[in-house]
Amino acid sequence: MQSRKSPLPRYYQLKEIMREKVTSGDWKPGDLIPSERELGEQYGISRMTARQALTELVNEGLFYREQGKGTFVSRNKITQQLIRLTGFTEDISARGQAPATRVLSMHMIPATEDLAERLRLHVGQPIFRLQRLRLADNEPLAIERSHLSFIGCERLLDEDLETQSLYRILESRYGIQLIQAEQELEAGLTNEEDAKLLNLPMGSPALYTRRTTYTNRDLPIEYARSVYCGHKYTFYTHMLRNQLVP
Ligand code: 16G
Repeated sequence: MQSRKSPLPRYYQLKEIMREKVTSGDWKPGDLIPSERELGEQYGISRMTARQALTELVNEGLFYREQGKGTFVSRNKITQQLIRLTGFTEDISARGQAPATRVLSMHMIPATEDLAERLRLHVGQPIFRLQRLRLADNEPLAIERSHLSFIGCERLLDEDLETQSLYRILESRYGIQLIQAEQELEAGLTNEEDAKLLNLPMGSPALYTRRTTYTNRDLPIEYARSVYCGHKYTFYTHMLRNQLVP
């Protein structure tokens, strides 16, 4: 470690050393960081101090942890733009990555009060519910829990949603035009189930989104609740200020 006499706390000094290793390119995105024990031995500090430095850099998003594997340098984040209405497959393909899907479950369910309100239905009306794990280049990025309602939506049960995009199926096979959507974002921590699916320790930072998508007749067609890995995503929007009339 630099100096015992330095007024800076030791965990802070280690943090800056590690940050420098990333900035200089010594440690690259996806690289495994030495363990707490190794850092402790290398810099003559306690494991606790090493852990504190690692935890802070995880919280800052520079590093991320994988359950049972260790701590890694984060990759450049995926930016989901919130300007045009696009789906996961389009977003990931546009980055030159390979999108993939694991269907976790799909079935028809009766609309609960919340879903009925979101999709403008009566409580109890049938809804198609789809849970998918979404991946890019084989890395899990998000879990999407979609709810759809339109006449004949039960036919979606026969679609191959592992290899095909939902938005594409809706538009090309069912002639449903997707026109607009509203989306809410919220910070949170992963619960046990989501953490496991996303390959993260429980309680990792995540972005929770709720999106309602509308058809050309201004009818809600899909209501999706999704959870995105916090360290892999940035959401981007662009705003114009109203011109004040003098
Ligand atoms: C996006 C949507 C999701 C939709 C999916 C379709 C959010 C925030 N966004 O991820 O509602 O089902 O795209 O993607 O949940 P696909 O066309 O690749 O199936």
